Amino acid sequence: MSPVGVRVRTRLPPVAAALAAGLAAVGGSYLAAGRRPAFVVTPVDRAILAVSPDALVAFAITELGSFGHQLAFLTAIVATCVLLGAATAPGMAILRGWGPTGDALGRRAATVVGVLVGAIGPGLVAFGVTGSPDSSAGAAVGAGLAVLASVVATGPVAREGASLDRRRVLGAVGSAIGLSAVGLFVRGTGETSAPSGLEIPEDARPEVRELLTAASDRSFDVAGLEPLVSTDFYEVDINNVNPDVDRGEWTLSITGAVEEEVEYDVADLEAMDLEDRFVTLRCVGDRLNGRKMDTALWSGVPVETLLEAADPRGDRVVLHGADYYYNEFPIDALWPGLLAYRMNGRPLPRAHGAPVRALVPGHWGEISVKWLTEIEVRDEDTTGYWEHRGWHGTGPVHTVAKLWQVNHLGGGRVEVAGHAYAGTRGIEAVEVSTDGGDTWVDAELSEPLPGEDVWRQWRHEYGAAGTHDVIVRARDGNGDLQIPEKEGPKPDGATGWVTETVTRR
Ligand SMILES: Nc1nc2c(c(=O)[nH]1)N[C@H]1C(S)=C(S)[C@@H](COP(=O)(O)O)O[C@H]1N2
Ligand SMILES: [Mo]
Repeated sequence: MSPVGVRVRTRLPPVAAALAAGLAAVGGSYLAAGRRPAFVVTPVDRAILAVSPDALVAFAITELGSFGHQLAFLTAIVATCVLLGAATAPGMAILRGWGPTGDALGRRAATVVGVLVGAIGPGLVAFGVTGSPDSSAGAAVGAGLAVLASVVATGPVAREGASLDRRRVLGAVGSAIGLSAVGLFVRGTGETSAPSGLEIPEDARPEVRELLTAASDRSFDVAGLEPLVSTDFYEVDINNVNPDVDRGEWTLSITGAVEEEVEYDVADLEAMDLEDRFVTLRCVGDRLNGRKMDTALWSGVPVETLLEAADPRGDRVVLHGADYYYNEFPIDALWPGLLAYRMNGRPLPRAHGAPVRALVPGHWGEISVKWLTEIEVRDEDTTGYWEHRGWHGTGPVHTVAKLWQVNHLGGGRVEVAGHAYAGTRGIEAVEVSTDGGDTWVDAELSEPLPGEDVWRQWRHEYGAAGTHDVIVRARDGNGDLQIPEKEGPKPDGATGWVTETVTRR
């Protein structure tokens, strides 16, 4: 007598019960581990990413953006439910196939053994893929509860012809969803976001307090406009779950074409002089008027200090991250960089590369490698992660003026404002046209923050008539105008001038 075929009327219910147990196992693991590498979905997500064609990965990340990430993660969650659900099969088989003719005691024993085996299966699989006892225990408990729930609904095992009826399946599905919901409730949906730029931490160093205060004083008082230090710093990652690097175990090595290979740990960096810098980052995938551009006050050690010790003999570098991300560019761009381990007066958040990330002045964000583990010096060039996928984002940023805020002040007065950034060239002027490009005036600019590589705010107020196009364009520190030709972000970064249609209110 086959455990699945004989007593069950359709094949669907056992599959559904197993899937429910798989979902509960995922929920239990999430409850125990959160959105961390130990979460059982993480390695499955990585594996799916590894076997997916490069073109598909690039499309998902760049064209679909965060939606692509969510879609990919959902796929990984479903795959993990199937995997862990399948792992309950031995337990389910025991529950259905054992003791149909036996007495009450035998059935009770079968129930206990079946539930235990049903729990251990997903627990073992979870341990196999994550190596985390907590996460696996969570998965086992979740699966066990769901299996139990699928039994409880109809009493002991294997009643003739009623092995898995709707109620049992519904019970299991219900408890699985419940457990996953508890996991989400307790753990939250995402990762801890960047600390708010507006709140200056009490225990920040006086220098940091002073700089953050200056940034808030110099920010325009424009309703709805992000201040000079971003309150919500954008995040771009190749993976759905970020690495969780242990500060105590982290090391950074400088390898390859160097006179002397060197290695540093967090304590080494902390013993060096700390430098505070306002730095703006912008992703090459940012749309022309998009929001993947932000500024923070970063504290860390100048790259120079570490590079000098290694005495490089090549003119290219590859920076490697703990997530196996890597990017390649000329070493000259790295020399003036910063290895940051604090952000806005707090330890660098995990989402932004804890414990240590690189910040490469004036270049697209992609070479500012997070969770940095290795600086590899080379004497010939190679391609980095994104170049390999068709992007050209390892060079200096384009000049851009964003139009992020339109405020109607009453009486036909309109205030337009935004941020402008040109990397290390700096922003000299932002010009605004309120008649579709016929005439241009200089916008008001925020007082510059100290730093070589930081944005400025601009604002302009005027009396509006009817419906009209507002266009903005920035001029960099060399006097060069923002590129007028419209192009999308791929492969070189978006160009053109931001235009918004405004109607007098
Ligand atoms: N290790 C690692 N570093 C990385 C990335 C990544 O996925 N992994 N993304 C890069 C990209 S494309 C950008 S735009 C910036 C974004 O930094 P943020 O997430 O702190 O805003 O980090 C860069 N550094
Ligand atoms: Mo990026």
